[in-house]
Amino acid sequence: MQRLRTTVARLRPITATQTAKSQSQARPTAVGGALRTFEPMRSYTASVSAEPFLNGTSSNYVKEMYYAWLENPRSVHKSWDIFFRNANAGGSPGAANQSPPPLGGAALGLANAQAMVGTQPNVEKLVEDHLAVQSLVRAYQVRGHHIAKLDPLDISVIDFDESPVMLGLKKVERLYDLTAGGFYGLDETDLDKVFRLPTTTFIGGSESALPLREIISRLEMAYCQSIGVEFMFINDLEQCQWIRHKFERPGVMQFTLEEKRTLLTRMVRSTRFEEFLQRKWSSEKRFGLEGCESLIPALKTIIDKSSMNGVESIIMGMPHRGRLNVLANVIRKELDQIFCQFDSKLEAADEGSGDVKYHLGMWHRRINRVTDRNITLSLMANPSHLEAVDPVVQGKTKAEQFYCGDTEGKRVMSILLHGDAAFAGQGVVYETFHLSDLPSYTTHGTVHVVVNNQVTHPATPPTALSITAPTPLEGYLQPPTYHPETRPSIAHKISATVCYRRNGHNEMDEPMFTQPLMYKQIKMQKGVLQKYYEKLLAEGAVSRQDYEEEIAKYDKICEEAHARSEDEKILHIKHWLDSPWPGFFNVDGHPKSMTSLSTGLPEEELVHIGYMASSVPVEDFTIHRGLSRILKGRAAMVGQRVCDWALGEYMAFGSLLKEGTHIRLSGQDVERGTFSHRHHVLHDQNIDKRICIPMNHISPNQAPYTVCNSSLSEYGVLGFELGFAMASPNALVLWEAQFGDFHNTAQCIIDQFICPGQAKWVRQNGIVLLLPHGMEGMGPEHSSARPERFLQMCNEDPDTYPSLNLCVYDLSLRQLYDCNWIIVNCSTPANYFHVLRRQILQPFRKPLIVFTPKSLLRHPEAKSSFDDMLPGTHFQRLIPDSGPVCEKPEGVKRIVFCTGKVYYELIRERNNRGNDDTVAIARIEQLSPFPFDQVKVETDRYPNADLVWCQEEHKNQGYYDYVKPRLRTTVDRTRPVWYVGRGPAAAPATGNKVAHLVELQRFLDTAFNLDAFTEQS
Ligand SMILES: Cc1ncc(C[n+]2csc(CCOP(=O)(O)OP(=O)(O)O)c2C)c(N)n1
Repeated sequence: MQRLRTTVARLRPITATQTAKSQSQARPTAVGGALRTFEPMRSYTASVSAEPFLNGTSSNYVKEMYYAWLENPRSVHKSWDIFFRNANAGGSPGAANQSPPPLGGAALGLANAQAMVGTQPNVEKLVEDHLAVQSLVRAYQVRGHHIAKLDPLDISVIDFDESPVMLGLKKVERLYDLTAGGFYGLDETDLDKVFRLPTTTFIGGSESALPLREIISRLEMAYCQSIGVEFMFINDLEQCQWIRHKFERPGVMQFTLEEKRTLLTRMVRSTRFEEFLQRKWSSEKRFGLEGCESLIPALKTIIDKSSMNGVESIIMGMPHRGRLNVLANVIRKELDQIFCQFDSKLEAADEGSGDVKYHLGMWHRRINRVTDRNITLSLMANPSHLEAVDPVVQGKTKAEQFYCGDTEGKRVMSILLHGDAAFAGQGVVYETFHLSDLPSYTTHGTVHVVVNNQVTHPATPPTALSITAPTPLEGYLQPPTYHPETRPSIAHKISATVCYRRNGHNEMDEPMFTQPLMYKQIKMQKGVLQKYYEKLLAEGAVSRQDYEEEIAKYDKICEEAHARSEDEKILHIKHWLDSPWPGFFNVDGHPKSMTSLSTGLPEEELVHIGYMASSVPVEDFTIHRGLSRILKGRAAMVGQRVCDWALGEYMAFGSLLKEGTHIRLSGQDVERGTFSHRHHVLHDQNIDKRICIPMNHISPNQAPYTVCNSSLSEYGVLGFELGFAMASPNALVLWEAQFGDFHNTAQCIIDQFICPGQAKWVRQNGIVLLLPHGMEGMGPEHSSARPERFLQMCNEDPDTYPSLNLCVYDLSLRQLYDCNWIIVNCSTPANYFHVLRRQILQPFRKPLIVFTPKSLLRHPEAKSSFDDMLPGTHFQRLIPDSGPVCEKPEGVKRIVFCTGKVYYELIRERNNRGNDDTVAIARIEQLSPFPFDQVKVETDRYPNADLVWCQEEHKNQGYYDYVKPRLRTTVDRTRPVWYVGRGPAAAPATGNKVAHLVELQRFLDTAFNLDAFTEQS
């Protein structure tokens, strides 16, 4: 405090070297001719009694004055000039402050300077008054939005006046009303005095001082009309200044005649579109925009400005409200295509089950009329689940930026629209925002438009929102927020449009049940188009004839499109595709061929990638000793022509990169691997933050490899990666859960997008989910990736054996093409290698769910020979028993089918018991699509064997319910299928290690007890 108070007294000339050191604190000046610099060097302290105006809050103001004086001594009041000159000349504290001589009228270039100080100026009062003005300006900037006229209904249910934070502002209101009390000592007698404006405001335009009355009036214009700006929580001064400049400059809200007419035209389209739909389909749900029609001109203005600034592609996500209007009037989807969606008689032409019209997406490239430049607009298809699309939009935006080399987000950007309740309540909004500053996830800024219609479903705000601001994230996340009333505005980060909803939640809903008073008020509201037209008419900006012609023109467009839509015989969902992949499919949207490419690799390539995985490809890079041992181990494996899990993955990634496929692996701790097995990013032990990614040194012309530790989020990050994978079919995008069970916090992305995405939106996606899974005595969590959930959602019929005869193509490929996702649990590194490569080499894209191992990562037997990865080898959907059972299959008493890690428990037990000629063990590596044909080969091979399904998971979990009917279908229900595994349970695993081992031994005993099922059969 004391230091602050004496800041000015301590300002002294310094030498050139000192200047360099203290540049951040000092400013240059031309006082006295030569350029000099001052810094707060003198260490004596002046008491406040010696310079009483230098109290804590005054010091900012004094600094302002001082800097202004440095730049131009005549720009400050004479009293300041004398003070600074004395202080500069070394005058003692207290002596520096001398009464100034009487002022001449023109001395400061301020018309009312005389009035400011009077004939006997009181410097203390003068400083206090200026400080008060500074505080006043700040009060408007900080709190002005609370008294802005945001609610078009004027019934705002949130009582801001009750809020303690409003106390300062109430004073402002009182001052403005010229009532008693004043503001920091200012009162109505000061209204005509002229005050110098602080540098933190732009209300002066070219003037540096204004009468108090004018200051208040301009602040009211900037902050308290129908646009409120909330931004003063931002820590970045430059950003604050940018916003102040945008909103405060005099005349900034004045539009040119052309702009006004464009706004009117856009309002006409927005309003008449809804009216047209209402006339034609009054009983259809469309989640109309009535009450917030200004959203359309607002969005169009954002797009125009973005295009002007070089943006070529905009990716949008939005909820149901006003979606059709956005499609029609922002994205410019053909109107007849929209109207077709209302025709309940039309049959769908495409494969898949489709979706309701207000969920469909769209992709459109067009010329922006304002800028005459090409712009691509896409609206992502989304489910009902509000805000779920946010991370998906961000991921797709990031991918497009990545593929076009847009490292600053100048060419590709995203716009997200939100309902106010969903924006406030859905955690995925936070998860998405939280990605925005992480290097591998940032899209360099998003425009958020919040439609605040003051209701949420049937609920009113007091029951649905526990916050007083519609955009509660802003304080934490630091984006500025604009709260425009229903009128067009340009938003740069979060724009919250406070409006109303003319109808119920949808057009079938009766809002008066729950919001009687609000809806009485709404019924009395004149539409915003009408209001705006009347305003422009009064100004003479448009004539009635212009207006009526504009309306007639748009109505005609709608009618003609409607007539065309009636000629349509069929609905094409593929016309609503939001992410086309030009060149990947043939013109009909089908795969270009239906043949599988070989996934094997030549030996020398395996060796080359293997050595890259074992080395540090940069000079003078010191890695951790433990890691050196791991890399040496890898090199040894390459020498022995074998792979463990990590090396198998390396081979798959390295070869795909070499072939030109971009790979992106994202998730918590993926760079090292949760189980410390991967180590794709090496860290120099001597130089902080120096890293090396050997995978990017495989080959000179390889595609880039992105491996990125994500934030601690599943919903947001999985959504993001799904969006990333949407942008191109030529990338392998993988998301790894830290443990497989954590995927359930991203359940919405799995249930709503990944599983049914193609069926709903004819959109393929090749995302890969790596889900560590296995019962290893680690407790109920960290054990199960819940395979039962994924298997339950497969679209395959368990009761129908796929017909080979009808198949023109390879059965397995056809099955893959027809399924909604592929689910595998590989037991060997080679199979994992093949399935990753197949994901890219197959001629279409499907999501791939991989249950990945934990203990198998280091299991000495879970290794693969290079022989299993050479040309001609491929992914094995089923791995049959190749041991002694093959010699005399008729003598085999039991065939145990299993998947994943339990195979190693089974062979250990079988070896211990020595019955490897009577019990065969077959591994089903691909669970979905189910390898019916290969299972049949096995069941036919062992005609006298019991059929057993063995799993380590509990009976009501794992694979049993999925596999059993399929095994039965395979044998045409002629043989029973027995279960071996843990009994049913509520939790996925026991928390007790002993119980875990007892359970394991118990079911292994059953698996090899050939009498176990005799009594039951
Ligand atoms: C995740 C999720 N929960 C619940 C719903 C059901 N729902 C549909 S609209 C709606 C109200 C949304 O309110 P708001 O975000 O203010 O948008 P508005 O409908 O008022 O435009 C609700 C709760 C949903 N669609 N998604």
